[in-house]
This record gives sequence, C-alpha cells and structure tokens, in this order.
Amino acid sequence: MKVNNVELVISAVRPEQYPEGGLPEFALAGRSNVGKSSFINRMIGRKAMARISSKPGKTQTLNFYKIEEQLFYVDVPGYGYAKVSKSEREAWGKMIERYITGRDVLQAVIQIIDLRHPPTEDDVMMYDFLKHYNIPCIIIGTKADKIPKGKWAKHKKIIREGLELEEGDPLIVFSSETGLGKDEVWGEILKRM
Ligand SMILES: Nc1nc2c(ncn2[C@@H]2O[C@H](COP(=O)(O)OP(=O)(O)OP(=O)(O)O)[C@@H](O)[C@H]2O)c(=O)[nH]1
Ligand SMILES: [Mg+2]
Repeated sequence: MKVNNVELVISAVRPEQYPEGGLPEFALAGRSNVGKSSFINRMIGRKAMARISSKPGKTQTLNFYKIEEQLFYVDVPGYGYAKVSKSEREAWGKMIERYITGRDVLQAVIQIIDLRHPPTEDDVMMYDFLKHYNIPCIIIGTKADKIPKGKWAKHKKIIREGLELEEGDPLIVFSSETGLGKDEVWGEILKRM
C-alpha cells in the first residue's frame, strides 16, 4: 500500500482520549528500543513521523496515527526497560491493559521481536497476555538487515518455538532499514480489516 496521507490524531493515555469513528486499529507491542516506531515509519514511507531514538523509552503515550482515513496504527511505549520506576511500570501496565482488553476496534496486535535474539521473558509474557485475551497477533522479526539472509530461517524457528506461536499467527522477517517484509505485512493488515 502506498501511503500519502498520515496524521497523528492524538497521543492518549486514557480511554476518553481514544479517537472516535470506529476505524480499525493495529497496535504495536514490543520491547523498548526494538524498533516499533521505526516499523511504523517504514510502513507509511516516512522517515520521521513516529519519533525514534537510540535511547529506549522514547514513546510514552498511545500515539494514534491515522492512515489514509482507513485505519490507525497505534504506537505503544515499549516494555522491559529496566530504568523505569515501579510506579511508572504499573502505570504503563494499566494503560496497555485498558487499551488492549477494552478496545473493540482493535483488529490485531503487531508484536515486534528482534530477529537476532531469542524472545525475552517479557516478549513471552506479552504474547501470552495477548493470547489470554484472544487477540490476533502478527509477529514481526525486525532488524533482519543485521544478520545474514542464510540465518533468517533458523532465527525464525527460534522465535516460533520461544513464543510457542499459535498456528495462524504469522511471523514475518522485516527490516525498517531496507523495507524488507513491508508488502507482506501490509497484506496481513488489509486481510484483517
Ligand atoms: N539496523 C536496524 N536498526 C533499526 C531497525 N529498526 C529500528 N532500528 C533502530 O533501533 C533503535 C530504536 O528504534 P525505535 O523505533 O525508536 O524503537 P521503539 O521500539 O519505538 O522504542 P521505544 O519507543 O523506546 O519503545 C533506533 O536507533 C533505530 O534506528 C531495523 O530494522 N534495522
Ligand atoms: Mg517508539
């Protein structure tokens, strides 16, 4: 999909702030600094729409990006960042849980995993949480540009097994750097609208 029209509609922390209108939503989940905001930028073909940073913890709110008046990408703060206080972590957990469990227009969560490494404990917890609530997932193995092509299949297998991925939840090799996997992800998204 070629995207011409993108708008950051709101950075929300509470349900009253979520956009109205009933458009389908696709939310990002993933460890802090794994590349969620970079993923959005690549999918919409903009370098710096969603703010990215080499420092973890850049995204702090639920950021609703409206795409072509058709759907929303929801950028979500990352998990597993050690340098946050207990109260911050609890606030994060509440915000995410309220959104994921209470949002009827949420079509799927796009869970971003670093293709180079086995899933972390937090990755597994997040996936289990999503499956507990029967949320369809699209799993992205990102930063593929950092490992040789010949190793992708092996790394995919490690992620599939580490998460105990359900049949029907796709795992797509991706790179925000090169655009690898972009069309395949768009295919999965359009299928779920
Ligand atoms: N080589 C490479 N680097 C990437 C890729 N995706 C993201 N990065 C880099 O990883 C770092 C973190 O990217 P972000 O997109 O800000 O990560 P995030 O998950 O949104 O982070 P938080 O908002 O802190 O949760 C940046 O330095 C990006 O340039 C990728 O596919 N390949
Ligand atoms: Mg971010």
